[in-house]
Amino acid sequence: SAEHRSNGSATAVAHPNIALIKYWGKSDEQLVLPRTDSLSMTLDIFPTTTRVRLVPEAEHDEVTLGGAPLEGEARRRVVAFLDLVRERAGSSQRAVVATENTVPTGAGLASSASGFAALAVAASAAYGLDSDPTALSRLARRGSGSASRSVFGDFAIWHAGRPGEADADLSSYAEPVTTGEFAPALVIAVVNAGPKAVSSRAAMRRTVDTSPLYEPWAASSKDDLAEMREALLKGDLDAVGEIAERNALGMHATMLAARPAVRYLSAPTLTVLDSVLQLRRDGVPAYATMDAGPNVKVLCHRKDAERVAAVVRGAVPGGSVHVAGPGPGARLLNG
Ligand code: 2P0
Repeated sequence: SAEHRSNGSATAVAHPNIALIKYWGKSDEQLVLPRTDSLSMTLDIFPTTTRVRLVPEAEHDEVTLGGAPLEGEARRRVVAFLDLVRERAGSSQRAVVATENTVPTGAGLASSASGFAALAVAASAAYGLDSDPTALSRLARRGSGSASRSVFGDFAIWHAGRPGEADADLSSYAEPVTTGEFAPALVIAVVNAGPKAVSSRAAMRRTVDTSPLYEPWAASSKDDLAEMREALLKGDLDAVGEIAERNALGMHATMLAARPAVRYLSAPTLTVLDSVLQLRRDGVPAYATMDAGPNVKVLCHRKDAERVAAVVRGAVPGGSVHVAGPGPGARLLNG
């Protein structure tokens, strides 16, 4: 429509987010609807920058990451996402999509959240789609579920929506969460490990299909979310941390009980978890969360971040440690 006219080229930046209440399991694979609501903090480090430029004469999309052509499944997901955008925009124009990630190489930190949030914002602008944040969040979700949350800064909740209903696609999106005075640090311990053996997409499917612990975790995650919202409103770091830690450990328990088991936690992961326990014994509030990989994110007060980072660094000499705070939502760089 005229009010969403495109200029054919746009650049967007988005940051990754770390879930305090996890997304693990889909109710609709095609629409990327989650089984449960999830809640996250968007980071102020590791931005992804994506430029989308329409090329009227091109026959294929050109998709690069860090200057190198994307191939295989990674490329297929981006092209499928562009096909969805084109369908909605009534366009057949191909695009050049160039993405730069700042995540440390080989870190195993999911960049699909920042990646598809940046792509949703840039592609919507380039093709002239709705730029309302809710619409962008729904769209980003189609690329990768967790990307729906990176459209927003600080803390965001992603609603599971109404799978199977006529408005299913419209019903699932993220939105900002109200908190009290609350700006914690997240100390990110990137432990040494090879590439993950199972993609999170395949791993969550196997967990839902085979793990006897999945349904109990999903049910308890509902309670965790309600308690988490209370804790965030109070700005109560200990409560936020305790709830986040048990929700994450429960999620990993569902995977460990899958058949065959999915195990992302490695020996260095457990070493970091031990150091988090030791910090707590020493009177430093610190709580751990882990995603689809061996890395550990430690929630703590900002004033304790350097001490926590030093302890974690000592625990995994071969790793790298980064300190993050709450960061901004996805945005266009060039209007
Ligand atoms: C999360 N993770 O809430 C959870 C916790 C990993 C563990 O979202 O299949 O890359 O593209 O929707 O979003 C990773 O899964 O999966 C993830 P898809 P996604 O952050």
